[in-house]
Order: sequence, then C-alpha cells, then structure tokens
Amino acid sequence: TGARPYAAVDLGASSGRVMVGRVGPDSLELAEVHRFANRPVRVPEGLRWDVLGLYAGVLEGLRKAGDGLASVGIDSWAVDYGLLDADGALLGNPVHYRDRRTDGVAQKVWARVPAGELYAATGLQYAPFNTLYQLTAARSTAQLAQARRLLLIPDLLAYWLTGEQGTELTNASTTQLLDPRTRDWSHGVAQRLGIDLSLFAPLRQPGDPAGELRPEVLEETGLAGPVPVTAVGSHDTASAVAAVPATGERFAYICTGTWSLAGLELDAPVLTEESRAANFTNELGLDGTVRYLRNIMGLWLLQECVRTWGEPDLGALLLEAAKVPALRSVVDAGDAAFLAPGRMPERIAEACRVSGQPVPASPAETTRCILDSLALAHRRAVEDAQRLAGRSVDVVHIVGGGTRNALLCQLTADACGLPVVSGPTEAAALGNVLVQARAHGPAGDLAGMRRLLTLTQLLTRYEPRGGTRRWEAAWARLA
Ligand code: ADP
Ligand code: LRH
Repeated sequence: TGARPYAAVDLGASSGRVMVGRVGPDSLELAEVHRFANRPVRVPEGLRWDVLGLYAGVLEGLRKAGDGLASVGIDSWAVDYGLLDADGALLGNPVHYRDRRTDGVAQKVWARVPAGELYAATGLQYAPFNTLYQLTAARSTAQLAQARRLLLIPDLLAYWLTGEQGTELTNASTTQLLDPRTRDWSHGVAQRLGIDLSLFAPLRQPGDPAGELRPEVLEETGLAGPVPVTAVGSHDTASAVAAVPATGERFAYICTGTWSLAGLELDAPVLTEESRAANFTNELGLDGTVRYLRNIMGLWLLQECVRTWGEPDLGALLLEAAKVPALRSVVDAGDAAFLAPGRMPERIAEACRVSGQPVPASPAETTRCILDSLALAHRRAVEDAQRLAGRSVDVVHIVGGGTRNALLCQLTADACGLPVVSGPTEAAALGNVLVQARAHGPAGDLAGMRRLLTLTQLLTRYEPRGGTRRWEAAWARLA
C-alpha cells in the first residue's frame, strides 16, 4: 500500500520494542522491527532502570525501521522519571518503581494531605510508586537539589531524540499531581507537599508535535530527515486502552502484561470515598476519556517465578498448569506485598499457607495458582468497576502480552461469567501508531480507530464455562 509508515516505540517493564505501522482507510498493519530485553539493575543504592541501554535499543530500532517514516511516537510504563541538571544532563539512573525507597513514605504524605483529600483532588489510587510518593522519598537527596527538570521516561527519550522537552498528559496523570476534572496540574496538592511543579516541562496532548529527530540521531540511525516525533498516549496503558477493539460502550478491558490493568473507559472521573476504598484509579485517556481501573500484579507473578526456576519453557509450563485442578488455592493478586522482586514461589506458597489453603508443590501448581488468582482479581475488578461507576458491560476485552496465554483468557471468561475477546497482543504499539496517524492524516475519533481495529486485527473469543459461584467462594477464603 502507499501508506507511509509510523514507528511506535513501546517500552514495557519486561521488554522494549520498535514496531512499524501502516494505516490506510480500511487497513492497519503492524510489524516488529526490533525487540530488546528491559532488565532492571540492582546497584548499591537500589533498583535502577538501564535507561541508556533502552535508548540504544530505540536507536537500533529506528535504524532498522528505515527511511520514509512519517513520524515516531514513544510510550512506556508510567510514574518513573529522569532528572536533568541545569545543563540538561541526566542526573543518575532513573529509579525503578519497584525500588524500596517509597516504603513508609505514604504515611508521611497523608500526615500533610489526608488520603481522602488526596483522592478527591487527584483521583489516583494508592500505589507506593506514584511519582508524588517517589518525589517525597527523594526530598532531601543531593540529586533532587541539583535537578532543574523532571522528564517522565517517554518524555526523556523524546528529549534525547529531539532536544525538545514536554510532559505528555496521559502519563502525567499517573504522577498524582494532576486534577482529573480539569486535566491540568493540581497546584494545591503540589504546594501542600512542597513539590515544585516548575520541575515539569509544559503539558502536551496526545497528537501534539514533539520536535524532529536531531541531526546527530539521523546520522546515528542512518535515516534521512526530517523525521517528526509526535506525542502519543505516552502512558503504555493509555495507548493500549485506545486500541481496545470494542464495538460499543458496554465493555470492560484488561491490559495484561507485567501488570493487569482492569476497568472501564469513562467520560468523567469517579472520586467517591467508596471508589477510593476499592483502590480504583482515574487515569487520563485519549479525547477526554478517563481510564477507571485497578492495578493487579499481573504476569509479573509468573515472570518472577519463572526467573527463580531458571527460565523453563513457558508453553510447556502452561500446558502442565492447565491439567492442575482449578481453584485449589488462590492469593490476592491485588496485594502490593507482591510488588518487590525475589523469592516469588516462596512468597506465594507462604500466602497460601497463611490463608489455610493447600500449598502449591510444583511449578505447574504454582503457575495454576497464579493464573486462577489473576482471573479472580480480574473478576473482582470488573465487578467493582461496574458497581462503583454505575455502568454495566456485556463483554471483557483482553489486550497485551497476556493474550498469548489462552488459559488465562479462558479462566478470566469463566471467572467474570462474561465472554472475553482477546487481542490485539501489541495493543500499546497499535494505539501509539493510530494516534500518530490521525495527527498526520484525516482526523478520526476513538470509535473510528476501534472500527479499524475490529476490521483488521486477529481476535479470539472465549465463552464463560460453569457458574461464577465457585469464584466468589474462592475469594471468601482470602477474606
Ligand atoms: P510488558 O509490556 O509489561 O513488558 P508484555 O505485554 O510484553 O509485557 O507481556 C509479557 C508477558 O506476556 C510475559 O510475562 C508472559 O507471561 C506473556 N507471554 C509472552 N509470550 C508468551 C507466550 N508465548 N505464551 C504465553 N504467555 C506469553
Ligand atoms: C504498565 C504500567 C501501569 C502502571 C505501571 C507502573 O506498564 O504503565 O499502567 O501502573 O506500569
């Protein structure tokens, strides 16, 4: 086709990829040109991202993408950032959100701004790693004292590519420093916590121009310029939700990968006390939407176990897990106790023991426990979101890496008692490409983008089996 290619850089917590997408009136093609591992590094001061390694991966991906790019867009995981000094140089490696520096910090924040007020102002769930808590943890560090600018991870990479600085809105909404009603900074919260908002570059919206590849970048990647960079939904989950191939409004989504992000797309935030107690977040999406969702530990639980077991073949392990009887033991996959790395099989066994359930005795049994627990957490999030937002759904869409796990998709359908439509796997990259395409071509709304996805993407449907009562009974064991 004659359509010009768009490069989507999508950095997940477990891998980074550069994909090239082509968009036509009735066509949407996506090809992976480069994938690289994203391995956090533990140094004496804590857990850090190898952000230079990621940048090198991005450059290599752009080189492989080749000439003729209509634009480049970048999305990544949320909340984390790099600090720049007065010369614009990076001050140290960005801290990983699983680092322990935020342990106990929330209590200090709530002593100044009570948790209820914080939720009413920002709509963000409590997670120890929200940027607000990270900045509070960093308060008296030499690094923060020296910092003149804070750039969220995708904005940092965009800065290195273009020399231009901005703070993209959807990712900014994960800092807990934004008001989801005005979709602008919450000056009151920042002031009361002594956080200097001038550290942040001006907000930019998905679709805004974000500069052009610098001459040195063109030289290094061998690309002919000019190549524009376009702001997309730079929070990976915002891009993934934009690429949920829903046909109507009565849908829930689960973005599965390292995390499971499960909830609804709304046109206004839900800021009730009940919603706070249920730990639902109101992150910002495209075109004025709100991503009303809950964070669930996700396939991180399995990734960490697999790492401990010496990386056995995942396909074989999942086949074994499918043969293990269902719902023998479950853990609370929403529990932040599973956030830190290390000893995951033992920690899961311990949680089963404490709740008086059979302790999984083999990798297959542990894997089954994880998948049952994830499906159960998916059910609870989908149920709670509908109740709290006063909306109901008749289908659950699963997108992201977890779509490759057919057992997880089927168990989620069973647990929710609803059909599951799974796909696309590379939803974040597709959402990234579609936002660029509409910034550079005829405008299309979210519904139009989704229509194109339903026409072009391979989707799989799972019907629920059996009743949902046994899932509720399993949850009762954890209460
Ligand atoms: P992230 O973007 O957070 O890095 P991904 O969306 O790439 O994560 O999803 C990664 C997860 O997808 C892995 O942890 C793994 O559980 C699952 N996955 C990847 N490949 C397969 C596969 N072939 N079969 C089953 N699951 C898979
Ligand atoms: C998923 C994700 C999620 C955040 C977490 C830190 O990659 O962006 O939406 O909560 O990383």
